[in-house]
Amino acid sequence: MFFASLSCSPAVFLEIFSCSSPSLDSLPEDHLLSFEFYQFSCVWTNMDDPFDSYPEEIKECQQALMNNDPAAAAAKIQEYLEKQKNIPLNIAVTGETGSGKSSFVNAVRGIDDEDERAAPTGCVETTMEVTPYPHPKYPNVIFWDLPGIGTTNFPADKYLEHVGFEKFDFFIIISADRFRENDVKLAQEIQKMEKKFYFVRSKIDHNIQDEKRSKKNFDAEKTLTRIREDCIQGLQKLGIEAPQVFLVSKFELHLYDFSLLHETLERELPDHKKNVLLFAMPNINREIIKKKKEAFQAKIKYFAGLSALVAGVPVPGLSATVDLRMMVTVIEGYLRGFGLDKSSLQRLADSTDVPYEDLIAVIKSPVALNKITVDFLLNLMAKMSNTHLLMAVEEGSRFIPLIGIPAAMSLSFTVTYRTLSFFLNELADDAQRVFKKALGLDTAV
Ligand SMILES: Nc1nc2c(ncn2[C@@H]2O[C@H](COP(=O)(O)OP(=O)(O)O)[C@@H](O)[C@H]2O)c(=O)[nH]1
Ligand SMILES: [Mg+2]
Repeated sequence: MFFASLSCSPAVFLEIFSCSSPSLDSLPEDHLLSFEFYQFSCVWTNMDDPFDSYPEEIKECQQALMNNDPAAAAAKIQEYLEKQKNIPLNIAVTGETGSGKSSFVNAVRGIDDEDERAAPTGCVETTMEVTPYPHPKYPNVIFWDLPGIGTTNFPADKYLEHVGFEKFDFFIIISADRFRENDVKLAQEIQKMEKKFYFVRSKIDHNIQDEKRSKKNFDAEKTLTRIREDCIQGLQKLGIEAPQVFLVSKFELHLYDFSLLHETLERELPDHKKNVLLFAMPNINREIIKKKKEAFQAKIKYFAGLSALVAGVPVPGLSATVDLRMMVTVIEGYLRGFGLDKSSLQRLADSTDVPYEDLIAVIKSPVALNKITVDFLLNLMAKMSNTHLLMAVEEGSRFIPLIGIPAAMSLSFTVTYRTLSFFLNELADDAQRVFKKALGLDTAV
């Protein structure tokens, strides 16, 4: 409580904590900062955190703090953040030859079929190999291009053994027309192994085009509903009780059911894997960009906490050096997650036929498109200082003569928190503008 008062006025503090279950979404940024600092100080001072939102690993750093060892505590937080980056997600993609497996594996990774990292498409499958294709920006997320069960001539149970089913988080079974007996047998076997499967009906763009050409009163929604119903009924006849089928086109992930597929996967994955999937998803709609921003925002308190703990180590200059390096890495992660690096934007330009120059014209943040270095960041922060940083310095320095290190910690927490929030907001807005531009929508955000 004492430390929390360092970063907000008592009135604000009371206002925030008098409500029994505050909704973090509705808190203005300053209040959120105070709230997160309060939680951090609860951990720091070994008080009960009434909202209990820190993961176990971070609570472990309490002991180090109680032993007056902030360096060890900072290392614990760092360890937690590293671990988050390495959570594996293995997605198996299967279906008959020619159904669009390899195309799907490329499209979800945001990779062009011609790219050297692409799974080869359009070729007749002859090998029995199971090929891993890591996500270009998140190599812990791997899409596995499986041979069709028909190619292997194995029964479903042997097939699953052959592909090494244990390692997969879930299976995507693709068909370009109707699902066959093989698909169903495989799904049933997957279920027996207590794994999840999802049916994807590919090449929907073909069907839509064909209908458009052949029907006078063409209705896209009706066509989609009919295809979905046909697939569902076919699967039911073959013995799947309540199948869900997602309609997808490799050329237009933002259309049809791909968003719904992502939402479903996200809902059904264990908590610690939800964000792993989210960041690996291309920006197919505004909601995904918003969710990425929220997930990034939720982590800022850990980085701010880390910088506060480092500030508690009485080595002059250490705190600023560590903070700046850490912030560079975190902001690079924002660029990667929002697809605002050069290669992602170039790919987006190629796939949407919107010129690269038009896409970058709507970007406002100076950190997008640039190689960020510590000096570059320092320069930008110097420019922000009037609005953001001086406020923090003032707030913190008021207490310095009284309590020394805790004030430096509060200050460090606040500066890191504000700086990261500032760049996150800017980059999330840029991502929204780029998305709208790429889809040819009105660009005002
Ligand atoms: N129009 C269209 N063609 C697709 C789609 N998905 C795959 N294809 C094409 O279908 C053919 C077979 O795709 P491929 O990914 O190689 O299938 P795989 O054998 O299951 O790996 C290729 O010529 C792809 O370009 C799609 O969503 N729409
Ligand atoms: Mg293939």
